Amino acid sequence: MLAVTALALAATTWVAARSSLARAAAGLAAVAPAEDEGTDCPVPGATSPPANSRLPDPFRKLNGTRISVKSDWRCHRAEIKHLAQRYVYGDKPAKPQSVTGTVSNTNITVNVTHNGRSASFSASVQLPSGGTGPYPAVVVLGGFGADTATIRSAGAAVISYDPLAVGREGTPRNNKQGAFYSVYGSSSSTGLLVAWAWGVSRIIDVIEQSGGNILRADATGVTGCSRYGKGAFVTGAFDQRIALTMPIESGSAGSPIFRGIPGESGAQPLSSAYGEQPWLGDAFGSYTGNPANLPVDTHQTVAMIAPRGLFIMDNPHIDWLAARSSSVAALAGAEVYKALGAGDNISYWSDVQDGTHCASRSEWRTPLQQSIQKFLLKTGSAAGAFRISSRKAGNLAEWRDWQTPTLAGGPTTPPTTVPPTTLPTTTPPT
Ligand code: MCU
Repeated sequence: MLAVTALALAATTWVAARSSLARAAAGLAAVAPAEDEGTDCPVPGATSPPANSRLPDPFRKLNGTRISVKSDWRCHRAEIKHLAQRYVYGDKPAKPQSVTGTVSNTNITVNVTHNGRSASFSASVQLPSGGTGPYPAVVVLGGFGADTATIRSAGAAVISYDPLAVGREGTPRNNKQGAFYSVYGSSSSTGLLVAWAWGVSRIIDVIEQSGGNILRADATGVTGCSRYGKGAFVTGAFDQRIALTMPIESGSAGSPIFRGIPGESGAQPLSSAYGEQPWLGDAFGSYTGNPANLPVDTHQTVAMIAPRGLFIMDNPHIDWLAARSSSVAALAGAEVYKALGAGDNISYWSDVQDGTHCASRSEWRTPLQQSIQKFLLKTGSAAGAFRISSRKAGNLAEWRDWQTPTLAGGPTTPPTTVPPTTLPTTTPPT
């Protein structure tokens, strides 16, 4: 789509790096990455990978070559994002022209205007049970299935967000409703999951603009169960500011690989997940019967979250939830985390006793608390864990024909604070 010369790209990157250094030197709080990290990256237009019954190679670029250094990941992720929007979820527009709102100890309000169209919504806030502010926060989509008591006792605030105010369920695809569609049009081909994700991004915008004495904008997590697990997963993938993503029992259209669903006994069929609600983008309708034709799969949605914190929780007792296909997405996505040197930042857990959907589960309390400490409070260092139930254990070897490369180079994300002495004094390259 964009033909950007190497020189212009280098200059853009340099300017971005220079401004973040300048902000760090100016003593501002940790520099949060941008929602849409990688908008400066060139993404070739018409090229799409060929049909493949196995999972697309998450390291292969649209031009056919594989990435070889960690710093390639940033722009490769922009390619994956492009495919994921185009074939699966629909487009997530960039930050609207105006986002305003308020943050209090009990509430967040959001007002958005773009091209003369406005919408508003709000979310409630519950501060943590201990500690001192400003606090990290976990956005909880929907009102069930997330262990809000553990989140709050671990030291994070809970932001209770009703996704249905932003993308309503029960509407036909050509007449979608809610705050997102008030702004972008009721015939937008973007599905509800991205609409919900857009709403969370606007909440983070308001937190960023609020002055930061109640909530921290650089320590946001997201979670939700079932359809809101699908939403939490997509929200984390489409906003690079989110430090911790925790989908619970998300099922078809959530973390499970699309390619695995037709062969997973009892799993919610793709046609059902596409038809039950407009969760996925309209374009996915061409692939419900032939997911092998999709140029992407959900292991690459997992990879869009890398190297940030990700804790996927599944229930292997209900076939409809497709936990086997979800375990494959986690295992394949974990290969990207490993290649980026961040293998400890992804956890997967389906080894649970209680078969009830969205139950409160003692097994997840400790890993939930550890994830909040590590990625939001930044006080912990627990290793990632894979606890896959033998009831629904996927086999990655069956699903891939690629191997994981050794990527050269340092970390993929810049350090959040940079000592002022490293501020460059030279002029940008021309
Ligand atoms: C697992 O998420 C969904 C599922 O996809 C639907 O088929 C079912 O109707 O609802 C689940 C859910 O959201 O339950 C609360």
